[in-house]
Amino acid sequence: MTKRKKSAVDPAVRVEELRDVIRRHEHAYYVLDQPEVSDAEYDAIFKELRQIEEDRPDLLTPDSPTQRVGGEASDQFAKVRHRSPMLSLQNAFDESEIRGFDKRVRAAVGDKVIYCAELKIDGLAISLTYAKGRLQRAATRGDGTIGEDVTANLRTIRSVPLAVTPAKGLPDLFEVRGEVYFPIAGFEKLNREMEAAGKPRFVNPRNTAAGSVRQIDPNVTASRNLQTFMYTLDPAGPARSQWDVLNALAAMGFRVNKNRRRLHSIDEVIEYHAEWQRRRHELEYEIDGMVVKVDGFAQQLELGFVARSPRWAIAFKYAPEQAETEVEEIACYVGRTGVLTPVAHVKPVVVGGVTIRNVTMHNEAQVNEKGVYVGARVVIHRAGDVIPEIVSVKDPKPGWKMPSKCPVCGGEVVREEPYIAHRCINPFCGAQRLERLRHFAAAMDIEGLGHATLTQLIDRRMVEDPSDLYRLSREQLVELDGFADKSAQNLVERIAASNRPELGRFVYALGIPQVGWATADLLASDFASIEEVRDATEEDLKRVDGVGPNMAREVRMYFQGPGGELVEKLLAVGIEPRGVEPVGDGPFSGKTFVFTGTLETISRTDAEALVRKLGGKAAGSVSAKTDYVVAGPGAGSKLEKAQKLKLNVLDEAQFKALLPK
Ligand code: 0OX
Repeated sequence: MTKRKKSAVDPAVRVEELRDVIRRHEHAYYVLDQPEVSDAEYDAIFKELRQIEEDRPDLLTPDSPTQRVGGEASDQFAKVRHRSPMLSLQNAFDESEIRGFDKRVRAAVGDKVIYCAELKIDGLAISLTYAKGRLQRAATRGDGTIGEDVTANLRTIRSVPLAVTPAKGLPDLFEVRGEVYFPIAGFEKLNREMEAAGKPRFVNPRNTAAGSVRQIDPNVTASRNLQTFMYTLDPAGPARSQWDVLNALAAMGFRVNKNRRRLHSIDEVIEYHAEWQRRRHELEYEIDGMVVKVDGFAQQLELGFVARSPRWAIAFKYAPEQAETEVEEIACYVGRTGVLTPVAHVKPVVVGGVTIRNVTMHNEAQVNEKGVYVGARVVIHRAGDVIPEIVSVKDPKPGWKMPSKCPVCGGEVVREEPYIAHRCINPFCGAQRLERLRHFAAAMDIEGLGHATLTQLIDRRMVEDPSDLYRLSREQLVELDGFADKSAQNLVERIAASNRPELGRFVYALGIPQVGWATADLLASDFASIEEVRDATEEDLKRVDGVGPNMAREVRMYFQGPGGELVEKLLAVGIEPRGVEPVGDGPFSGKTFVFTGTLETISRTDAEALVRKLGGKAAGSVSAKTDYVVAGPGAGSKLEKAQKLKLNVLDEAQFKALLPK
């Protein structure tokens, strides 16, 4: 209290007080990610400080938190010589190379080695020099000896402390090094804004961070919300290891990555590296590997350097997830429903550890939005199990057109509103036939019916549609390339064994346009048999939860057309899809239930399964045919509809009372 009173009359004291509070909040917010006050409270304190500084310019100091934005803009960056060269790292790309590193280390310093493992941030290296606790200069790495003075810009980064209390034992002048990076979420937001403004996207967070640091106008840097992680302290003061340095940096208020570990063997290093390879997508920043450092300074000294690289550290890399290549051709692939999908054939490149030759795009519109054309230089991204995609095109040009004739059968290609896709409308198109058969075999889980076998079967006119598969004999199959007596017999048996599919699987296997696994399952739980699904009107279909008018029309059209015939043929060859509803009698026979809202003692799926087990039907939507609506808390439109139709509405307890004891 006394302090406050005093500060109210003494602005010189108040500004320092406010700066302290703001620094603490900025540290909590930007470094620790643990804000202590609301944004509004922070803004209020900030405003008060700015006001005093405006009234009393004599109290303004360059390390005041208000001085982050809008510092002196320099139109070119002054060159600065680093106090000591900024080191570069040797790389290890696989396990054998990292074991080689460990061997060299132990040969030099003996077997008692502790490694400090840090994530390798894919950013740009920077150096911050502090004099008497104040940020004096910030520089890029440059060539390692000479960098660029980017002080004005780096001052705008909130996790870069403008003033610090030096750790005990540090001299007046010390230097901190680390990485500046562009957080992924911010990068994606920036790209959305670029797109909205009709401007080209930025390629990746790393380049964009570098560009943001080298802006003429520090306000631009400030608007990018860059982040930092620091890892080097020079001189290190009382620290005896890299681990000590990281802790000392964090204690001084620098942002230090918490994903770090001291490890006692190279096996542990390999394991930790693999863990972050799996988990790298959990991070809000990109990493390109792990930096493995011999922890103890005494051992680091013994190991020394080769040229500009320390012998005591190595970058244990991950496969890059982006690479540049060239489009050689844009081909079109015809799917089972006749939809043409553009595929860019590219000069092979390794991305994410896999060689990429083809990159699929969605449709004509997407090719042109990206501006892909034959000869274009493109950047391909592939992460984890994700399908590769073109993320950017150098010198993009729209204007690519889908062919007007099917590249496989020469049939007419049309675009049917409201769909964006182009479709070959020839029902006898060979590509569609092959893809329908492939889809059927995969959905029915019939192994051994791949592209090569199916192509032969089609070419020899042994198979036209999926029902023909069930008529194939061992004698016919041995005729094909790649088959012997045994393998032919096995395939015949596998096909025969697929003849009692669950209804959902069967519906999916038919390959109805727009109907994926989820919709097929919905249809299977709302209708008791394939005949019911086939005969359902558009109105019946629309009543199924999750089936919209477009899908209802597609399903209806499918069964009215060749789909209806295919079902007949499949039933005729002995396929018996198993409906979800039991045929036998039970206490709920002939009754239809709809569950809505949250049930408290049983999940909705279990309740529905129970109804089916007891002979009843569990439907997804309310209609006049519904016998009971079981409504829990949060029930909405279904309950309203039930009340309108004056149906029997039960709560959970009443439903349970109906169950046999
Ligand atoms: C990083 C990173 C880079 C200091 C001594 C050798 C290299 N990109 O995250 N460099 C270093 O260490 C330097 N550590 C890191 N974590």
